[in-house]
Amino acid sequence: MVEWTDFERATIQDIFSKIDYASVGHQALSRCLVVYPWTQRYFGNFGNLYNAAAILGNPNVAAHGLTVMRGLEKAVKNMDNIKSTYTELSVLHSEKLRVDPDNFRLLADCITIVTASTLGASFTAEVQAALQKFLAVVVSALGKQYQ
Ligand code: ZNH
Repeated sequence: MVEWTDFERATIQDIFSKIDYASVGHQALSRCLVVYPWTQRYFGNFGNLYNAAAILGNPNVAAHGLTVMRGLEKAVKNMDNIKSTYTELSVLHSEKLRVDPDNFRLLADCITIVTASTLGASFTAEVQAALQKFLAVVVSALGKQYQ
């Protein structure tokens, strides 16, 4: 089981209470699709992803960014059981969506970058470390059901 310090717990709760899920999710998923264009292949039914402006203006991307953040919220609320919390979601990504699990880390990094730019000076190195640790646990849990 993952051990969390009081600081890490408090920091994760604090970050997710401060950020706007819709905005961070939208920006992070948009960035992921622009910076790592191969991730677009999983969103063939999302319509126009032709360039960065189209991606940012695509309402399906915005909606799915919010879905991802709501998925993350489940981990925030279950920090001691992230693996079991994500069993179903991991099965979905591996068996139905067939998302290459390497991509989870790429989206997680985009979430870190957007959170950093949203929180500004309060995003200290210690806060970054807590967020990166949390997202690494999420990424590992999402990859758990892959054989
Ligand atoms: Zn994912 C879906 C989460 C990553 C792709 N996702 C999904 C959902 C959720 C999630 C919650 C919904 C489910 C249901 O419906 O049940 N993801 C998530 C998270 C993460 C992710 C948390 C990390 C962080 N994904 C991802 C990636 C990708 C994806 C990276 C690729 C690249 N997803 C996806 C898809 C889907 C999903 C494709 C489906 C969509 C639709 O709508 O169709």
